[in-house]
Formats: sequence, C-alpha cells, structure tokens
Amino acid sequence: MGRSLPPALLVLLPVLLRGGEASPRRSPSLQSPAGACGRRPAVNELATGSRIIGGRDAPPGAWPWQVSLQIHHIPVGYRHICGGSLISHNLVLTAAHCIKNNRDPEMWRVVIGMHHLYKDYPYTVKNQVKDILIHSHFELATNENDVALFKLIKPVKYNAYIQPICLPETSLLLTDETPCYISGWGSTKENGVGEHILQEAQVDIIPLRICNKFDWYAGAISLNTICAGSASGNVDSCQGDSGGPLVCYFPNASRYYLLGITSAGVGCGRPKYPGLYVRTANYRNWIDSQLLNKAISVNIQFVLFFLTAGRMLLHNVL
Ligand code: 4AZ
Repeated sequence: MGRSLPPALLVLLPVLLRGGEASPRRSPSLQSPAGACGRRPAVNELATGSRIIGGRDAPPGAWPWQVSLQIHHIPVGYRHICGGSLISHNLVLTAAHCIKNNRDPEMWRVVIGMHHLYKDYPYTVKNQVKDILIHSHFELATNENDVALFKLIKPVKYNAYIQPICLPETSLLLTDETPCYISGWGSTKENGVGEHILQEAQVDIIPLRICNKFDWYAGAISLNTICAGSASGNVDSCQGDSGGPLVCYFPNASRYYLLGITSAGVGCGRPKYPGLYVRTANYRNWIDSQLLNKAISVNIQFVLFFLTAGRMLLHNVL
C-alpha cells in the first residue's frame, strides 16, 4: 500500500513544483521594450552642449541611472570608487576592475539619485549590496570582459532623479548624428582629483578602424570595445569615471541606451588615445544568464530546503 503525503507537504507541493516566489517563471530579461528606461523626467530637453575631461556640471537629474559605488574606509567613512548604471530596480551594471581590490558586498554601498557627491537630496537613495557578480572571463591585465553586476539588498523606487537606463539589442544602429554622452565624478585631468558635482560630456564614437591605427591603439582594440571621446583628446573619461555609463540618444525610441561601460584607456585626454568602453550589447546574454543562474540556484536551495523539511515531517508523522 502506498503512503499518502502529509497535508503540510501537499500544501507545499504546488509551490515546490512552481519554484517559489524567488523564481521568475518567464525569461529573466530585464526590460520590456515599453518598460520605463532611458528617460529623464527631470530634464526635458535633449542634452546638448559642450564638448569629466572637457565636460561641464550636469544639471540635477540629467543622468538618473548614474550611481556612485562607494567603499567603506575606517575612519573616513564611505568614499567614491567607481560609477555604475542602474538597469533595473535592484541591479547596477559596472566595470569588473572596480572590484579588483574588494569583492566583499558588505564593504560596498550604492548611492543613487545623486548630484553632488557629498550632499544629500530628498530623492537620494543609499543602498547596501547583496551580491557582486563578476564576469568569469574578466582579465585584469587586459581589461577584457570588464563587466560586473551589483545586486542591491532593497529594490529602489524610481523617481524623477532615479531611472534605469535601457540596455541595447545588437541591432541598434549608430549614425554620425547619434548624440552620445559620458558622465561621472572622476578626475578632470590625468592624475588629477575627482569632481564633487557630476560631470557630463558629449563624445564622438570613434570607429575601430581609426582607433586601431598604428599610431593610435595599434590593433589592440577588440569588437567588444567602443572607442569614444575625441581625436584631439579634449573630451575623455578618467580615473573615478570607470564603471559609469556611455549613453546615446535614439530619437525614434525617444530613449537613451547604455552603449558602453567606462573601462580603460591610455592615460586621460591624450590625443589618439580615446577612452575605451565595454560594448554593452555584446554582454546582453551574460547579463541575462547571470539572472537565470541566480534564479536556478535560489530555486535549488528552495527545493532542497523543502525536501529536507518534508523528510523530517514524514519521519515525525510515520
Ligand atoms: C581609470 O583608471 C580610467 N581615459 C578610466 C578611463 C580612462 C582611463 C583610465 C579613459 O579608471
């Protein structure tokens, strides 16, 4: 005669089979095309302007996906280390090299909706970090696959100063007229100090055939990288801007997309050595798979927990 399952386990069975709340039943894709991303509710006009290095103070709310990644130092408190981009309520995309000295999520915090690094605004959110996911093929020596995700402990609510950036599909087509921008609190000159007010600058996207010329980067730049800045070097990102966004505005969608992650470069503001940005579109699969892996591992933990609980229950009942 077969044994019937105890009622507690019967109640839990549908949850077990479905995988629990922690498991998304649909694909883990972050953003629906109609979802809120890439918009700047606090700033109506399209950013224009000056051509970080060669930048200017950004108006408050101009780059609502820009975050500051900070590490706690005793006794000074939190210090800005790198930039990052909010891509959903609880995920920030950044550069893996930002985490090279400290992989412990407890040492970090993410500050979102900020303008001046040392001023608090009513809309600013300071969030602790639950998990840091680094690309498994990240190479510190070459900065290859310089991509990482910070998962926040508490999902952040969007407001006019806190918005996610859209992630590009490979199909996004850039033209010479597509306006692209960088932003960050990094140095305004090589070996300089960081800025307190968020800086912005319009950059040119420089084709790889130019960027790889023998007197530029001499063939060292791969298809996973975007070169951006200016040939003369008067517009560039620098130390402290790393991990932050390179975004472009697509009028057909009326949205900004995260084309790149500030990653590296030879010095800052040097002619023929523009800034190097991780080509985000090439990492869509990695980002989605990270979320899927996490969902599966949470699911397995969930199933194991209830199997153990079920066995204990059976043991006690029979
Ligand atoms: C850095 O050290 C860094 N000029 C960021 C950007 C660039 C160079 C260095 C690009 O974080």
